[in-house]
Amino acid sequence: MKSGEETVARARSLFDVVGVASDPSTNDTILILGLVSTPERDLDDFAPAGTKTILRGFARHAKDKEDALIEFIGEHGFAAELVGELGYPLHGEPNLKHLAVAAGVGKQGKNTLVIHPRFGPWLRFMVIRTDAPLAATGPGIYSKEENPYCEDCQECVQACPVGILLPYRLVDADSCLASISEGRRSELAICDKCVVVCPVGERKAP
Ligand code: B12
Ligand code: SF4
Ligand code: SF4
Repeated sequence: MKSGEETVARARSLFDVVGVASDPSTNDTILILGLVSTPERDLDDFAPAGTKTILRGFARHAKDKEDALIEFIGEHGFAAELVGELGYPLHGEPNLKHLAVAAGVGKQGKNTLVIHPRFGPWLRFMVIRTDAPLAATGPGIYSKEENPYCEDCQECVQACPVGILLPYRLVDADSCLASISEGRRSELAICDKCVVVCPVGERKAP
């Protein structure tokens, strides 16, 4: 168990937020790692489709930390691998918002994102699958009833320029101006209005 605690401590020295959960579809132990996206560390920087990786921000600001953690776990005799490119499963599985909430990292907000008490909606997540003996950090509850932040607020719903946000629900993902799906759009139009207006956390609108 000691190596499990050391792994989590090492992860906490590298990332802003660390959680441990079980992937419900595979039962694998998953380390869920969160970094705050800021103007200096812009994880929301996506390259145009067709570029080697569209995850330009993750390649610049997360890769070294991920490599360091995987190396550390390997040195302790356990397997560890990134899930998806740079730990970001672009095709949707596993669902990082569900895992983050299951690991107790935050609550789902009306903008559907995971809201953290200190970092608001600015955490960007990546995941490592491992056989290291890690204790789950949850439970968290993926339920609006349990979310204290959104009770008297509608900012994100009102700010969406294409009107596709209902409380806790994105009704038309194809119309989201933050669409990052390769091939669906030739240009990436980053919007993020439902993030920028959120009053929760330290980082306010730039
Ligand atoms: C595909 C995707 C998108 C698509 C579609 C999003 C969607 N909601 O469907 C598009 C391109 C539109 C998008 C946009 C954005 N995304 Co995005 N996206 C993803 C990705 C790759 C998969 C998500 C997915 O498949 N969703 C499918 C839907 C169906 O799942 P869901 O939204 O969780 O909904 C489930 C539940 O909420 C529930 N549910 C939904 N509605 C309702 C309603 C009721 C009544 C009930 C009971 C249940 C319920 O059922 C659903 C099925 O399980 C994840 C990474 C990952 N692998 O998880 C990042 C991810 C979710 N995105 C992220 C971000 C930051 C964004 C953007 C801000 C853009 C950006 N800067 O990157 C915008 C925000 C838009 C918004 N308000 O959600 C972050 C979220 C971080 C956080 N703090 O929560 C993630 C985790 C990426 C990361 N590496 O950090 N995204
Ligand atoms: S990113 Fe923009 S378009 Fe997409 S849901 Fe948020 S406010 Fe709406
Ligand atoms: S803007 Fe308001 S309603 Fe939307 S997620 Fe943030 S606190 Fe919740």
